[in-house]
Amino acid sequence: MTALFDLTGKTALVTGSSGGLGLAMARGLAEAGAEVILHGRHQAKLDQAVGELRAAGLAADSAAFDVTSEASIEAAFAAFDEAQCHIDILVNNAGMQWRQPMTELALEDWQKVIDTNLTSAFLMGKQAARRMIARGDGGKIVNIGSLTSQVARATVAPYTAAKGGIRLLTCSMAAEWAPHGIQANAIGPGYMLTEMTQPLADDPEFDGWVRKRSPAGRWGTPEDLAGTVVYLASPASSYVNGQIIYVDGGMLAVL
Ligand code: GCO
Repeated sequence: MTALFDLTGKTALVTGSSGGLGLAMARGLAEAGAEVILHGRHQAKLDQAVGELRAAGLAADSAAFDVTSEASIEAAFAAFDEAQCHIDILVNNAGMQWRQPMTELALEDWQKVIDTNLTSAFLMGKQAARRMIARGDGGKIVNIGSLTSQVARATVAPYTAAKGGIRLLTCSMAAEWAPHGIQANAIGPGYMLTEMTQPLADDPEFDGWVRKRSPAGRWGTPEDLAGTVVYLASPASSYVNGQIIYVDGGMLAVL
């Protein structure tokens, strides 16, 4: 590994990382040298994921809290402060899906998706950036968007609105925090095989559409994100700010 991509001595917090894309990204960051803090809501699931990473010789710990609650986030950061744990790299990955036509969609369900996928990134970024700014040695924020940061698909309006929001929230973070040596960028994963997309992959018609529609001819795997998250968390991207990189097998590039 070259020094450009070396994360030795850095601490990375990845929200929503007891499984799926979050855990694969955390593993990638840990393999690049970072100490990772896995995050989720269920301690038992987190313990298992931490165990997996440690068994592979990687430095991992965990924190359970609710990213939709500002009080819960504040308490988590207060505990990091107490333990003298400085977050150098924040990956805002926690998210959820809710598929329903808009004419049927309840405000409550819209709000839950917006809170989980978009407001959480603002609240987490706020706490992380305050501390990065106070310490004065910069930092990295990677927000997880989607193909729906750019284009829509019927039945997932709140997710699409939240992921579109992630794209410009990332620009706002860059605008306000770049002067402090913080780079905020986003990743837009394409159709990746995870628990969240399993219902889509199980539908032969949708599965066929993804394979035909993607120049790569396949679904992505969580591991496909590792290289991009390491790049955006490392000195290799020190003059890259406010960008979104789509990791989608070429899907957005073609009609
Ligand atoms: C779904 C959505 C999402 C996005 C994905 C691709 O129904 O779950 O379509 O999976 O399309 O984030 O970027």
